Amino acid sequence: MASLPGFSLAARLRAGETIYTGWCGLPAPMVAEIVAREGFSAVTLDSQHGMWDLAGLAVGIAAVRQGGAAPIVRVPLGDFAMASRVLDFGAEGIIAPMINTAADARAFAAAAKFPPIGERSWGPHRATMLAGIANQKDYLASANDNVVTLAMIETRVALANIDAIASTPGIDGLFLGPSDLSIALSDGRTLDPESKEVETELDRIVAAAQKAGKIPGAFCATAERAVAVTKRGMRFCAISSDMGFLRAGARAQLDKLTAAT
Ligand code: 3PY
Ligand code: MG
Repeated sequence: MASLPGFSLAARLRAGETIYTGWCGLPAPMVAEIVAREGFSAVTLDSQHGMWDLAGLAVGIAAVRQGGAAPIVRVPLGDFAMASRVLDFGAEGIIAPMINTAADARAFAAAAKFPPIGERSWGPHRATMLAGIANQKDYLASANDNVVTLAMIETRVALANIDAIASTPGIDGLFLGPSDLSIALSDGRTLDPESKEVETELDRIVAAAQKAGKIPGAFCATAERAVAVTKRGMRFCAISSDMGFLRAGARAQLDKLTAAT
């Protein structure tokens, strides 16, 4: 599979690397760039629960690239049109929430991949500009291999359909949403992203992805959790969030003040 100039995420995953992505919900391109510059290989801009709008994403994607990381966007629920648009803006990966059925997976892949896999519409003018791709035909020739689609598994229905989702052409990986899955598996009784039930399903998600030759991934609250799940086969881990980083930094300084005064 050919790589694409300026695109690193898919090639690194293909090479067997485990990818750790920062996660940004604050709609501030400079914050995303700072997270990138700290050394994450990817930074995900969250427009499902985060506050990014489309105009912000166009600037945020460029800022993440400027910071040396691969930009990924989590699109809002069912918003596959936005998947296509942010790929046009230069995203290297798309995370789509609540992919529950093979039909959901096909609709997601259709928006993100060009024919013959999908029916993504042509228009990556900003993507090629940012990546320095002079001939747009080069983007067409290898975009399908170099934009990464991750289908979120976070409901009971998704678990029931996991093999069909994983084997859908154009779906490159499964991404566990442990908070929603814990709510689903407890029938709304609890929010516990590391519950016994989630832990069991985590191993099933890894196995289903591996069986289909796809990338298994998970959202992780901490680096410690990311290390633990990579030992169980996860190869794409989101870690904490910009708000988490800010709060932890502020808290650490305040704790030092409290201890010294
Ligand atoms: C979940 O844990 O449900 C997520 O969507 C992570 O962002
Ligand atoms: Mg979720």
